[in-house]
Amino acid sequence: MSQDLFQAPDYYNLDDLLTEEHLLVRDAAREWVKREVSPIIENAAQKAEFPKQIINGLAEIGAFGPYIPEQYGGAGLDQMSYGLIMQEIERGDSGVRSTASVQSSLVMYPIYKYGSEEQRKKYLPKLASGEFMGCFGLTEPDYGSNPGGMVTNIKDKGDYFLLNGAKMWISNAPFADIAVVWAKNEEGRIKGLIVERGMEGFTTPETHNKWSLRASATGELIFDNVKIPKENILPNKDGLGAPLGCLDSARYGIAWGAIGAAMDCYDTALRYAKERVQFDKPIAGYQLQQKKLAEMVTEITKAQLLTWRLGALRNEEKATSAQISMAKRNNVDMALKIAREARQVLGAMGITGEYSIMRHMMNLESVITYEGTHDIHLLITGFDITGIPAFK
Ligand code: TGC
Ligand code: FAD
Repeated sequence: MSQDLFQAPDYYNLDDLLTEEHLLVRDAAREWVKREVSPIIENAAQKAEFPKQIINGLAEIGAFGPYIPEQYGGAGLDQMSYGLIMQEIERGDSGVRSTASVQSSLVMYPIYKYGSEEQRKKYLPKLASGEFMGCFGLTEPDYGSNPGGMVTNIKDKGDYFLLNGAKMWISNAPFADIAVVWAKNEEGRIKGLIVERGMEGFTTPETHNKWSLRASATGELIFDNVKIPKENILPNKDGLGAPLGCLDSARYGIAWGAIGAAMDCYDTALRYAKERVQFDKPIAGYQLQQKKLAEMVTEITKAQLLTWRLGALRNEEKATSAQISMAKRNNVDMALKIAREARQVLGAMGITGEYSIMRHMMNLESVITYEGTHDIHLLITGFDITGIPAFK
């Protein structure tokens, strides 16, 4: 990608609603993305490689466990700061934000929230520093939107549990040191467990040929009679509500992240439209292009307001799962539509790796599917307002 000239849109002066600490955290992440992500990300995506060299930097800006208490190695920040970090990282690339989301919300959060004190001390500091990378295994080949149907299972063998089954579409799987995995016990109750790389019978084949999220490594988790020590079971919560509770945190981060991707597309399109001359004047001077740009900044502003309010509710521990679903659904859809419009503003240049827009657009096709599809989130809102679940 050519030089990163990003300037964030703030049409309604939303920075005024942020504290000094929020601005410091946000600006540190923004500068880091400009310095360390923008110069290398296009190449990593073209080569379909996760850029491991950024792991230390992600840890340094507090992207691994932003809201996990400092005593466990986390950054001890609030939910607004967590969201702002995700926004800035996804401004660079959704795949990089995915890595941070999984590590924070889907690996550190369940260990912190549902784990024993021993598990917290053993894993959280290493995950916060990036010494350990984690992944989260919920989805199975036959159970995506309906994770409650999972068939991966554990059997009690006295001293240990025997784990069998398979998970699919797992971010970070190919290189993760540990996996937080969800499996049914003999009573059919869903339990969380920590599986470590190197355990016999545990393999993580990589998923190739993705057109989307190419700078994020995706893979399977295969369990063939894996012996799981009893101390690796998360003791403090079970049932489907346990993994879904982690998803609340990750979906909240995605709601912010999608704004970052949208801001980058808008900013790129605006700059290009002002510079690109056709029929003797900049294309930004034509009404059709202004309509696109004006609608983009309007939608970004609405999403920023929605998400700021969600952050305030999260800080007060008042945000409902359905409110998070609404923001995830709205913002990812908004970002994807903006990416498509922004690409058109750039004409043929929009399809090249010289600009970030096409990469964002392709990435967002995953983001609109994972962590609950666009349609599943609509059904969650429908259930919330009518009281009638339409999932089945
Ligand atoms: P249902 O009967 O409604 O609920 C089962 C239990 O869970 C509770 N619950 C929640 N708890 C916490 N947070 C939430 N968001 C919750 N939603 C529901 C619920 O109260 C109940 O508790 P209890 O005590 O009564 O048992 O469950 P259902 O089977 O009817 O399904 C509901 C549905 C469709 C909404 C849910 O299954 C769903 O959200 N499906 C989507 C699956 C999904 O999002 N998968 C994501 C996999 S991870 C991923 O994509 C990572 S990508 C990471 C990256 O790279 O960034
Ligand atoms: P399906 O559930 O088969 O859905 C197919 C279509 O049917 C969708 O349009 C869906 O909306 C629709 N549909 C399903 N049920 C209903 C219904 N009741 N009513 C109406 N329409 C319905 N999972 C993890 O566990 N960990 C990860 O780290 C992870 N990372 C991922 C990374 C990538 C790049 C991708 C693409 C996915 C990842 N996932 C991960 C999996 C992701 O969460 C699932 O893909 C997602 O939940 C949807 O499941 P599915 O793909 O099986 O689609």
